[in-house]
Amino acid sequence: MQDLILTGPALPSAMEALEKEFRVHRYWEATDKTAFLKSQTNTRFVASSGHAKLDGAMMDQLPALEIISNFGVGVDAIDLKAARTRNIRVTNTPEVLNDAVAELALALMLATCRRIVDADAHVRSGKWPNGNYPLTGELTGGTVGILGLGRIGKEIARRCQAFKMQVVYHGRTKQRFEPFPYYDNLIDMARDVDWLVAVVPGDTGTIGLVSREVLEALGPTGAFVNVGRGTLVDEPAMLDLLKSGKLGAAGLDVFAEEPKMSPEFWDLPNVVLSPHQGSATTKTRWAMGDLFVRNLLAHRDGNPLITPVV
Ligand code: NAP
Ligand code: 8YV
Repeated sequence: MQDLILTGPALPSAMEALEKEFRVHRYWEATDKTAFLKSQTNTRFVASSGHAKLDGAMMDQLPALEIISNFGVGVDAIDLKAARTRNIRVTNTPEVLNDAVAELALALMLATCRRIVDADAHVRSGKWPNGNYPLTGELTGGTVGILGLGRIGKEIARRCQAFKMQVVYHGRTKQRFEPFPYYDNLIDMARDVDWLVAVVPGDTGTIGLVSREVLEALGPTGAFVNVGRGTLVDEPAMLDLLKSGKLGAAGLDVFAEEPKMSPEFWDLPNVVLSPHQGSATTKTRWAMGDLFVRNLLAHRDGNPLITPVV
């Protein structure tokens, strides 16, 4: 049996599959990480639970490392350049989570627009007999700008169309075969839409992409939904604008330093908060775990990787 380092806890189904095929070493449980890595100089396989940082320094401590299989499509925790220069392959879990993440994006849009969380609190706190909940907006007829019309972005677009919304998008490139109007400038798009939904990767190129200027362009009647990564938005600016009403509302699944965030978010009735659960359904997490393990087995058995990144 081959040795494998698992960086964080895995689902029971993935754990069972890993333990059947590999001698699994639990990195997150090691009290002395340096000693742990020193004991793994012959280890060729790393299974990343998705959030643990895997940088060049760590890769250097594992000279036999050949592959990192990431649980999740976003590989922002892994230094891909460092992996490439060391001939380390990297895989992820794309496609199988598209529907679940798109569903959560729409759930956040609906909850934010119809104030579902705040209205629920209104009922539970016994306020209803004293007066109806204030009127809300609706998705129907609105325009949504998708920042990142990729695999998940396209699923969000389809669902928005089912809600009778107009869809436009921004990315680095115009996609020839997509029917939606393209904006080459994010601020221009933000100015023209009611909803800005972000689903770009959290790599270095996207840090702070949704800047104060973008959020100001979205404005007091606009809403921002983030199911990409917390790092892509200027979080302090967003908080400031939400507090002052210069940004209408937000539905947030991801945060720059999650699970930490400013407690000031908790008091805002125009914000719906979600603990990074875009892909967190039983069905989708099972499929992700399956792909996560199959990539490792493909490499071990000398077969082509199923979903390679590097
Ligand atoms: P994808 O298919 O690669 O799509 C990414 C999109 O982002 C592409 O359309 C790309 O278009 C655009 N993009 C990339 N860099 C950009 C930049 N600098 N400026 C503007 N647009 C940029 O990826 P995906 O599978 O849809 O996943 C997207 C991300 O969603 C993941 O990387 C992850 O961070 C996040 N995610 C979150 C959850 C959750 O639980 N909340 C779950 C899964 C994924 P261009 O190349 O044309 O720019
Ligand atoms: C996961 C995600 O929650 O796939 C991604 O990029 O953000 C989510 O599906 C995470 O990566 C697993 O820990």
